[in-house]
Amino acid sequence: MRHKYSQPSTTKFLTAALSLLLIPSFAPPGYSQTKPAREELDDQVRAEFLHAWNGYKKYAWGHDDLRPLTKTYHDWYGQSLLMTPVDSLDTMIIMGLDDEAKATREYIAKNLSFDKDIYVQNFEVTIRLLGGLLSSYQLTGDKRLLNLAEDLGNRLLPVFDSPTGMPYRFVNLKSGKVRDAESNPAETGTLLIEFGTLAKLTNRPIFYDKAKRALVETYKRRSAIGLVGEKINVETGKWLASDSHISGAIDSYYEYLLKCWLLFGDQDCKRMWRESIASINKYLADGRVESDLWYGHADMNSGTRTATTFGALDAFFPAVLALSGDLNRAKSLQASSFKMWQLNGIEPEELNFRTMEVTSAGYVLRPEIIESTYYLYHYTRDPKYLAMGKVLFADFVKYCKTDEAYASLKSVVTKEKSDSMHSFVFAETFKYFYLLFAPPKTMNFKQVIFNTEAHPIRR
Ligand code: DMJ
Repeated sequence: MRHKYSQPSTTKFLTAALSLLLIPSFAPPGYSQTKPAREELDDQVRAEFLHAWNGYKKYAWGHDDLRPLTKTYHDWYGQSLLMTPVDSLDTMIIMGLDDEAKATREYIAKNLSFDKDIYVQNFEVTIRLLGGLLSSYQLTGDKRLLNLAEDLGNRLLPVFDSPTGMPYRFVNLKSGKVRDAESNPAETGTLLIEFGTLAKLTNRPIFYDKAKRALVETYKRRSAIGLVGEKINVETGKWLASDSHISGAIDSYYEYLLKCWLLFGDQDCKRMWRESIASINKYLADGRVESDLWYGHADMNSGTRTATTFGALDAFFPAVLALSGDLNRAKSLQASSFKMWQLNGIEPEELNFRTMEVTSAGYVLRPEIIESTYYLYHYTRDPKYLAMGKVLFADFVKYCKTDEAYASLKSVVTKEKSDSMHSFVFAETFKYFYLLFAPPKTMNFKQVIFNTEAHPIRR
């Protein structure tokens, strides 16, 4: 069995629950013809994951991130919060890397402490650390991970104490003091999967209620045509920037409206998602549903097109469309994302889809296009998405691999590397590659919702 699960001390309930998420690898009907090639790819993804992980362990162990070119480390806030280990743990479990997973879990349980006098960014810490701890808790039944998650949740709660209920961006983990009232929908509205799950697992509804209110308060401030802007003051509730799009600063707000309906059966989220997607498709979609579909920028009040740009972050949207049942738009937009990738053999942070000129040339090892390929393959079983994944993976290895890890690119045009390897390469990029090529039953897709950092949460 490739996805052997090393049994920790856990209750019968959790063992049964775990079996819903991870299913031992076996060939489902109709799979045998393609099995060898795909298994080989799977093994390659696992080997590349280990290549990057070993680089992290050798030069940055115990710190947040590896700097892959200088072979030094980087701690986001001066002291480590174990970003990379926590973000990576569930991927190791899913890949069946049992020994690595066990050692990493022990290290986290014994060394991670949130009792630190540092201001942290609520959004990033929630999606990476809270999401990672909760997912790994559900996969292992290790109560120490849930205790860490609850401690973190308690320390983050003061962010919601603004006049509107939308969170401040930063909070001091020790004092509970908050700062930075100028935020955006992604940061005010990408919290409910994690806080809601924490509420369910600890029986403390306060976590659900605070994050839900933040989401609803963001939605309530949509314009008359149903769009949100990209900058908002959480104290006054006033918009500070009216540009609307599905890109960074807004993206996962929409993702969580849909996913929180599906994860929690929350009917408010269902209504908010349905109303939002209608406006997105009316004002942000560009081109025809059948072909050359892109999503651009528009003014949130008038709906007037403000930019015809799309980028690596926007490439998450085919996955969201597919999850919502809109396969036509999902397929069409995925074709556009792949066109963007193929322009330079790897995707840029942003391009102008009318002129096909690159407007922001970096690539920071982002996972979104791979995530969408995985979703589309899951829903269609069309082998073209496996072929697409194969191209993405070959290019990714070719341009981003270093002697001892992986590195971002300064420019997808020149392919010059830069000295960073974000933890999401382990949480998301390698995980989605692996799941794309793995036997379909490796992940019980219907039983989980992935948070925006690809941490699977059990439905
Ligand atoms: C991740 O932290 C998350 O996927 C987030 O939603 C967007 N940015 C990165 C990956 O690109």
